[in-house]
Amino acid sequence: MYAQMVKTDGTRIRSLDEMEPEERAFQERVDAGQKIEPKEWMPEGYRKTLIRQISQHAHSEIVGQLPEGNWITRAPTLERKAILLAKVQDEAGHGLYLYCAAETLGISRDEMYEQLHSGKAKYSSIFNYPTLTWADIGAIGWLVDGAAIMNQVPLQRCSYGPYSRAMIRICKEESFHQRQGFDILMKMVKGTPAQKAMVQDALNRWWWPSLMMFGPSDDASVHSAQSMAWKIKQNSNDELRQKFVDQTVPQAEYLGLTVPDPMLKWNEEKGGYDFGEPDWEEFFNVIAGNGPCNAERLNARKQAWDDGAWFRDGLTAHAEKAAEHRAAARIAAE
Ligand code: FAQ
Repeated sequence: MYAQMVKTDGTRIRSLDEMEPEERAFQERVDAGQKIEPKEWMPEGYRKTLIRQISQHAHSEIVGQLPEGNWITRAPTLERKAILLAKVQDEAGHGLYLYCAAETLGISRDEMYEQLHSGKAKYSSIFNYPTLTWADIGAIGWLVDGAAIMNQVPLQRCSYGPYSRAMIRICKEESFHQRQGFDILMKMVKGTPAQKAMVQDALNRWWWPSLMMFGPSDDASVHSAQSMAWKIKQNSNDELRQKFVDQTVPQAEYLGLTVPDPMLKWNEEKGGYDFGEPDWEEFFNVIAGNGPCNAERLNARKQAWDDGAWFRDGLTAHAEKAAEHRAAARIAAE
């Protein structure tokens, strides 16, 4: 159904027959599963949607370094410290691939940062919650990276080449991240009663925000229909949320934990779990900038940008000088 329809404004979707020839040819290529590459013609809306999603994804990766970075100096052993350092560094790498993918669409890195710092661009709601204990670091790996993988594996098949290719490497690394989180929790649940209680407390606090990572429910998702028609998204927000719950509940049981949802129940008929509604008021409040850590996260990013000004200035001065030397050498050679 989606393959035949393209949205034209907030509500209406156009069929192939209603499209101009160029746009129709584009849609047919997408429908046939061909990848779209940077220099090729694309509808302006497709370009804008990709810039929005990829840049917000990139921002999520680098803002996502902050809650875990908070624990690098307090990791309980040298080994855990080295692992966490590597993970947090991976997130910077993910941001880098994604900013590069977005740049191929004609937006500069500086513009994207400006949109993040001014609050115009969003980043994932999940990173506006605090990491209070070491168990939170396990919960982030298990649940947050777990949700990220569930969302990103289908993005490997995204119609835009650079984004889909970036996702392949990112997913491989996320898989290591998820297992390291689960490993932290496995150790802790086999520890003292206090350690096990700490893990349950972390699950209680991270469960609902993790479900919110998949975005609003399908009936409130403004971009899904068009993004699915363009094969940017392969699945709806609710489909992926359901898959995540189905995958994660048995893992919680294996850890001996209770998922904090009284509505959670296996539904034999649908072959999946029924579960409660996330608190959507809280979700919209967090993405509007009013979550527990929004101000802290954004201030940390702005501070990093300001602190790096001398370095950017140095690089620019060096590039200008090098260009002058090259020009002088060219003139001398003529
Ligand atoms: N948080 O119409 P839809 C990670 C916004 S990476 C904030 O459904 P769409 C790795 C949405 O932007 C996590 N805002 O939108 C890691 C839109 O607002 P806009 C990030 C959200 O785009 C792990 C409005 O609501 N992953 O975790 C959220 O079709 C550990 C309406 O929503 C990605 O970005 C949210 N949760 O679907 C790093 C994956 N949900 O833009 C460090 C790529 C929705 O009109 C440590 N992105 N909004 O102002 C996607 O798959 C999609 O963009 C969705 C949203 C599914 C997030």
